[in-house]
Formats: sequence, structure tokens, C-alpha cells
Amino acid sequence: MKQLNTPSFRFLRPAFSLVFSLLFGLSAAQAQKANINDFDLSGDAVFTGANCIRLTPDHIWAGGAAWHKQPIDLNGPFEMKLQVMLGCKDASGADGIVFVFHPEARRTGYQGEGMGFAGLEPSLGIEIDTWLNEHLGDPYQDHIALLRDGRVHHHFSLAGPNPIPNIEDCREHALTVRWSPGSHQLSIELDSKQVLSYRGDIVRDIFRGNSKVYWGVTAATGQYNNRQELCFEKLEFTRADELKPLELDGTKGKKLLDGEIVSLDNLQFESGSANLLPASKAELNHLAEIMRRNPSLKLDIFGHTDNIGDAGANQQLSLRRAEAVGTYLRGLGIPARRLSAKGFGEKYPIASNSLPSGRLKNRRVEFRLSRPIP
Ligand SMILES: [Ca+2]
Ligand SMILES: [Ca+2]
Repeated sequence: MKQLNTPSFRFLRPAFSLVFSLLFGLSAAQAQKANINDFDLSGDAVFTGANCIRLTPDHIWAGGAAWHKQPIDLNGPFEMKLQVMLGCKDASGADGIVFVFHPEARRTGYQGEGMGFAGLEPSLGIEIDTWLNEHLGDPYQDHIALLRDGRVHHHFSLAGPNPIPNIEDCREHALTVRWSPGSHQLSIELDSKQVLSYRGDIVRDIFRGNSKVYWGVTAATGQYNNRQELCFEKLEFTRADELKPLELDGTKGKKLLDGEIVSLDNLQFESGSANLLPASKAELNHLAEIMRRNPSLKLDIFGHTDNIGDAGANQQLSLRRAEAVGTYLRGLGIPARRLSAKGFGEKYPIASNSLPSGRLKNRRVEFRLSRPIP
């Protein structure tokens, strides 16, 4: 609770003991030894000992993050145990820490009341918040909540905010995060007591089917501040395969990002229909990944046919194919407002329709990424 009494100024032990472990019970991949070199630090975060990270000093407007370099796979279970120390100043301490899952490596969100989580989308965050921001719906006490998509207003919380005893007491506190992908159950314990639980298909509902995410811990201070630390002695977890480097038919990804119109050779439909053949989906998955990584860009989808058959029917077919591609991308989590589909039928050939090879080239779906005018 924030009170105008004298804050405690006990000195911190230089290296409080911290246990930080991830156990992937049923996962096929092998657990591995923790290594401090597996973390990337950003902002004000520093290694303070063999196994310790200070995320923020007790200075105004500080922010720091520690991100593990390897993504994890949320299709496997995990149990994470760590201990955190959120400073010695109860009355004037701020702002807190967030344990974050996010598909992009080393991204950190807005600081201050955002605690390095605000604005990260898509994301899942377990916050321990030590500062009352009335406009965010914070309760009066220190609290814990499950947040999504970089939204720190509690109106959007998936679970909580649940008040916890004062955590700015100069001591380390055990935090356990458990995920069971089979039952879709996430539960969080603080000092061996369950403080939060959530049931939901995180991979589908938060990460749009992408189970491989990076994880890290972020923290920030504002006008008020605290020293915020975590350490680990042991870290066991299973690496998900590294996310594949972005590839879209060789150089096509780059061309798209340069604003060129590109058609995908491997995009195929059932003859005379708008049903995508399974072989087309790998390319479209890459395209969706490009769009996730470039959230400000919109995608135009243009359908074209050869000149065989009725021109009106060709126009309709080309539109339905473009729309089918849009539907597939929406299913991968790309919002409809970022997609537009048009059908041009046989109007714009790129080769002669007199030869089969030319007609094959003319039956195509083209893509263009564009940056909307602000
Ligand atoms: Ca707050
Ligand atoms: Ca407090």
C-alpha cells in the first residue's frame, strides 16, 4: 500500500539467492543448462553477479529488460521458477516488472507505467505492479495480473488484478509460472501461494497459431522508482527450434518490402475453383510472417486469369481467388483491415495467351505491400 510513512532503507544483500528454472516435462527436446550468456540485456539492465540481473536501478525514468536469446515452444508445458526483488521503497517505489512472451526477439515496450510491456503486440505478460495508476484501473495495493497485447489498463486484463502483500520489502520473492498446453491452464504462484490462474488457448487466441515465442522480463521506473532485480542459479528449459529466417521464394520478400508487385509461383488452386491447394500454404505462411513483422503495412491481393472462357466468369473467379487468399491470411491472424482483395480477370496479361506457357503465367495472384498515408 502506498502510504506517506518512512520507507525502509535496508541494504540489499549483494547477491540474494535466486532460482530460475524452466522444466518442460513432456517435451521431446532436451533440457539444457542455464547460462547467463543466453540472455540479451537492454536499456538499464546489467549483470550484477554470476547469475544476477538488475533490471532497473532506483533512479527516475529507468527501464531495462532481459530477454532469453532462444524462443520457447508453447505447445510444450513449462514450469518457471524464479525469485524477484522489487526494491525497498514501499511508499515511493515504482513501477514493477512484467514477465513477457512475445514473438519478436528483444522487443521492449513503453516504460514508466508501461513497465517495458506496454505497446508490445501480440504478447502475454504477467505483471507485478507496485505503483498505483488510477487511470489504468490499478488497485491500491501491489498487485499481479495477466495482461495481453501490451495493454496495461486492467479493463483488458485476462486475469486479475489481484492484490498481493507489499512486495517492495527488500526481500526476494518466489514466482512460479506453470503452463499446461493440454488443459490450456496457466497458473502463477507467489511465495508458494496461488495468486492468479487463467484457462485459455494462448497459442491460438493470443499468438494466432504461432507457438514459438521469445520470453523475457522487463521493468521500469518513473518519477518514483525502485531497484528491481532477478537472479538465477539454475535454468533448465527446452529450446524450440529457432524461428526460420524469413524466406519467400528467395528474393521475393525483399521485393515486397520494397513496394514491388510480386506473384507467388507456388500459389495454386483447384482447377476452376477458389480452393487453395495445400502446397500454397507454406508461401502464404511466410507472407503472414512478413506482415506480422511489419504491422504498419497493408497488403493488396490481385487475382488474374488467362483468357480462356467467359470474361465475366474470369473476373469473378479471379476475385474469389484473391479473397480466398485473404481469408487464409485472416485465419493466420492478419486483421481484415490490413487486407484488400481485387479481381482483374483476364484484363492484365503478362504473357501471350496464345501459348499454354503464357496462359500459365497469366493465371496468377499478385501481392503488393503498401504503407498507408498517415
Ligand atoms: Ca501501476
Ligand atoms: Ca508496495
